Amino acid sequence: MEQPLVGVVMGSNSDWEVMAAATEQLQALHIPHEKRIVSAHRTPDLLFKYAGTAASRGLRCIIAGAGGAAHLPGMLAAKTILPVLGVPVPSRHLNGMDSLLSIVQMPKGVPVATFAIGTAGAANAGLFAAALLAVNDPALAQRLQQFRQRQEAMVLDMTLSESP
Ligand code: RP5
Repeated sequence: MEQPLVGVVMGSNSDWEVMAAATEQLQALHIPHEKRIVSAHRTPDLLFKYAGTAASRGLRCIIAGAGGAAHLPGMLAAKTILPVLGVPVPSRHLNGMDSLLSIVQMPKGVPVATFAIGTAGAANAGLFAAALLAVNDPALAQRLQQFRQRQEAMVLDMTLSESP
């Protein structure tokens, strides 16, 4: 098992359907990663332990997804200087606007890079983690470039039928 470089954490197993979009990107780019359930509200001691040991365990960044009063990314960022990438998970009652605002409105001094609500945000967090690591990894930079080229070719190949 390769040393994980990216930690993907989420507040509950109900977030996994969304957060899997992040691990899929990491997987596709051959980036060693781990996934864990860590809840800011329900397992605060585990959160402190996870964030406190993340850098010494070799992680280079943490992708954190949570919904509702989504304190997980901000609290992780409070306990580590590793880059924390926050993904707002759509919530049942407010469709993820609550998650987005909870994650994005960090007070000055403790940044969280905040992504779009839902699977697009989770996928982009995975790609952003890849971009961070690619700065010091030419082989990964090349894989990321190839991903962009495949994506571009796919869009250039798109056609439109007469009616949608
Ligand atoms: C948050 O509460 C989790 O991130 C999840 O999005 C939300 C609801 O959790 P469950 O009640 O589905 O476990 O902590």
